[in-house]
Amino acid sequence: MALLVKALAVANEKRNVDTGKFKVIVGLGETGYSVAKYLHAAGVDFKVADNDAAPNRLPELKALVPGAELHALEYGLLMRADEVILSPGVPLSLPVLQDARLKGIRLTGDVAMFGELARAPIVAITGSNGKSTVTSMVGTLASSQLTGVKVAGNIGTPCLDVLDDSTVLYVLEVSSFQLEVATSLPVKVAACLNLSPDHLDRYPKVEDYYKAKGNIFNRCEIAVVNRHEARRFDISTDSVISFGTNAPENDMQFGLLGPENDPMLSQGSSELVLAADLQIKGKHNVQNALAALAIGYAADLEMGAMVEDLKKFKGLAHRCEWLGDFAGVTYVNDSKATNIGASISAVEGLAQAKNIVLILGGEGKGADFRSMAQVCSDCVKMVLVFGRDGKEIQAALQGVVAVQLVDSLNEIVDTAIDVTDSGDTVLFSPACASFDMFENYQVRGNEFKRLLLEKLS
Ligand code: UMA
Ligand code: ADP
Repeated sequence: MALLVKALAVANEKRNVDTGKFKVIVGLGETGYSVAKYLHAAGVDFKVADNDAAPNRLPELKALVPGAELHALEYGLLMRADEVILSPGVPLSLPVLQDARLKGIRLTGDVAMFGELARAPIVAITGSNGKSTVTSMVGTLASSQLTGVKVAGNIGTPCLDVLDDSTVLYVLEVSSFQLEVATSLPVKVAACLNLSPDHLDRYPKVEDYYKAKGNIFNRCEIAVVNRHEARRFDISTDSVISFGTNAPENDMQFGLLGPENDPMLSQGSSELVLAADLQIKGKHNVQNALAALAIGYAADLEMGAMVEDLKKFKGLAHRCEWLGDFAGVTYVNDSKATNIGASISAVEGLAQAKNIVLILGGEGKGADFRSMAQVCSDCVKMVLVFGRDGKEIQAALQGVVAVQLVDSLNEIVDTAIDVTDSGDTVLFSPACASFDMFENYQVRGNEFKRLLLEKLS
């Protein structure tokens, strides 16, 4: 009898392993490794799958869990899991993931897990453009008033890496990819900055992308929205604060008062700070500053101190970053502009008449570059195109503006220096992902800077 019990126990134990009392982490980049660290510390059994046989964080995983194996992303493995934790870059549409979902296996991600685990209030920020700028602004404003503020998410540090008991406020940048599975993130403040097409290589329709963004509002206490956004979200709360560039009508609205060429950022009728007193430039950055003040107000930060800190905020590298004026020509590195909406706002924010020499190119992610025709015809003197989709961009803008196809970043810099006159601005704002030629947008921006400064110094 005792032997039978023992045999059953062994069988059960074996069945538990066979039927999968483990979690599968899909993707071993920054997110996957962060999830692995969390599960390992929590003593939870997990396996890791990646389509790449040598993903970036494999050495660290092997150091963390000696003997850890990397699996292929296949049906047999996923069907034995009780939960699948996806990295943001892994599309939910993969047939193997759809099969797992149909079988009732829960698909989740690090942000969704974080929402269940965090004990301090969360401010979550999404949007097509300006996320990192506003997230770091809010992080800066909050950190100067509170001890124990953590900034994480799509901005770079995976959110589970900052989870701890001493935190008083989490400020998270959240992408549409993360929001596909984080559909009921419990947050104090949720903000969507703006919407414009992006990631059309992942979403069959742009509406699918916007819908994912809207998930940020599913379980928030206070929503911060852009008054100029045509799309209306289903918002789970009546506490809505808005920002926009028109005049604010009451204290729940942030906006601009005063002359158009010298506006004052304001809350209702209270004037807060002149746009001219901010160090970050361009109309889009004025919107970012308004959004940051609205978010900070919703998070109970003190307004006077926020305004003083905002005046000191210098902006982030690779976002309309001023590189210098040489022979009367201004050079700007906006390598973080990885979609058309970002580049349009950069051009509009920096143009004075038709004085922009615009550098576009890389991986277009399925975008239609004809939508840049108007801004090019209004503000751009010449477009230089490069990279994988350079020819396609050239074809889309031919006849609207002078367009020249160039081979390398080196040639781009030479040509840009050649074609400019005093008063022009060279704007490196590619409107594309960088992965065809570079590891990421930072490497692309740094290479542009290096070549430029080498040639001009
Ligand atoms: N992988 C697969 N199968 C797939 C796709 C990917 O196995 O179908 C594997 C890859 O082989 C690789 C791993 O997944 O080993 C990479 O995972 P990932 O692409 O999710 O990248 P992470 O390193 O985990 O970084 C992610 C975000 N990346 C993406 O959303 C693509 C980072 O945002 C984010 O900073 C990080 O998590 C921490 O939260 C980057 C980004 O480009 C900067 N974001 C997009 C954007 O801002 O436009 C949304
Ligand atoms: P994200 O994190 O959403 O990619 P960033 O703050 O990194 O946004 O800015 C990326 C680029 O988007 C900038 O280089 C600029 O060209 C553009 N941008 C920034 N803020 C805005 C905004 N509010 N509206 C439109 N474009 C913007």
